[in-house]
Amino acid sequence: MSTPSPVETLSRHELADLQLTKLRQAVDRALSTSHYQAKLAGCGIACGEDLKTLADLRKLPFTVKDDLRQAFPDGLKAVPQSEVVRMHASSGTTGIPTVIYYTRADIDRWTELGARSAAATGCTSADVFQNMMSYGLFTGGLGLHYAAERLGMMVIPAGGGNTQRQLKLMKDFGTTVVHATPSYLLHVYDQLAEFGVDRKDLKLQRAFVGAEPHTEDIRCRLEALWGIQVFNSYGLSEMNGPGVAFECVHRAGMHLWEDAYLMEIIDPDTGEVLPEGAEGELVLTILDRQATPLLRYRTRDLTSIIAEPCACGRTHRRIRRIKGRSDDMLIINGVNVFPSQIEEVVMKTAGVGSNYQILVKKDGALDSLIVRLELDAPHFSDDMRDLEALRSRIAGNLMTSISLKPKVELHEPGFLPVSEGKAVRVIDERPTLPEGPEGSCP
Ligand code: DLL
Repeated sequence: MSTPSPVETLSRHELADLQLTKLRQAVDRALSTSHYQAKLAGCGIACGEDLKTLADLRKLPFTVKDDLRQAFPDGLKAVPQSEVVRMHASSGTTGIPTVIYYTRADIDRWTELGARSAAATGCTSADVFQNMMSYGLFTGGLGLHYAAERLGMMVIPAGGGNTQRQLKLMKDFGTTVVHATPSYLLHVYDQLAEFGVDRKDLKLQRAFVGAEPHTEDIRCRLEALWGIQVFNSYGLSEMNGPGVAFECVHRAGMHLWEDAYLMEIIDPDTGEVLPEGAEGELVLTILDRQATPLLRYRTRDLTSIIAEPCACGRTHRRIRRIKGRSDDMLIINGVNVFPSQIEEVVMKTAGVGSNYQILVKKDGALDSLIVRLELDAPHFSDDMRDLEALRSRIAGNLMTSISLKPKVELHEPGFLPVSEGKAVRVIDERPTLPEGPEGSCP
């Protein structure tokens, strides 16, 4: 059983004092960027000390993904370049990504939060941690890599995909914990027989799953199939990455590390702050990050706060499983995709008509993305080789833009339905599974 660290059991009063001190510093850091100087000019906050209580947070304007896009690449950088040691990036709504910079201290802080998260699940230095999340600009790989090392676990930096090798690594090195998207972990289970691996030969005990929405039913299924404990992990690249909120051994909602993040729940339509317990959009302020401060960032994720104390003794409040998003972002096998990114690529392609459709469905445990396009009449050639070349060029361009290779279908003009009202571009056929209450697995 894991013992919480002292900061995780501060009284709510002590935590609030710590948060106010850090919030003031965060505002001062933000004010060193041209972006926040302009944004905060109109709200009567000239420095951090102007915030008298935590409630004054509400005087600050929200930050949205588009602000990061407009600040690209350096408009939100609050330290000299010489102090930046890393960057990560995530999808923007169009071709411009959202970029986050980190100083050495920022990486250390993120590492600490991830290590605390892993410890809260009961992991120790005796564990072998196989990281099945992609390494790279995505924060899932590197994010928990250093955290797991900090806890003293042996890390197998497997990265995403290559299921046969994943299984071999699990068997050869006695993996006890994996970190994966829930859909990929289901897929790995489906492949056990195919690759001749017997579950009994694996030492797996736990899995950290996140980066995409999933229901309690998926957790229960994973727990039953693998015979392990599955912990929900929430994070987003704008708030470092994984390690924002994590389930403890009780697996009943995710403790959001309130010494590092301030959380609010707002009505996504009006922006009004909602009372504790109400469901709405999560808004986060990162308290410590030096290189890219972000105040009141609208995550677009829908959840609610669980304020009741947790049996683990941690005083940091929990958030419920993410219910969905208040925007149109799709998450396909853990990769974030905005329909507008696809539209941008499609519309730039000569010969492609203006009607298109994005279809997302399940292919076994994994998601599959199909982009259906109509060609303009003169381009609808009978020559299969021409069509194939065009198809693969579009698929390649989409891959460059969204980091996923969709199946591209080319159709004759008039093939796709024309809607009379608002065009229905996205058809998401992934089943929505019935939702049991949090922590309801047998
Ligand atoms: O997905 C960071 C991460 C990596 C979290 C590994 C957990 C594990 P982004 O690519 O920026 O960062 O995507 C962030 O993914 O706003 C949510 O919509 C969704 N998301 C992340 N974790 C969960 C989760 C990483 N546990 C976006 N449940 C977020 C539901 C999740 N959705």
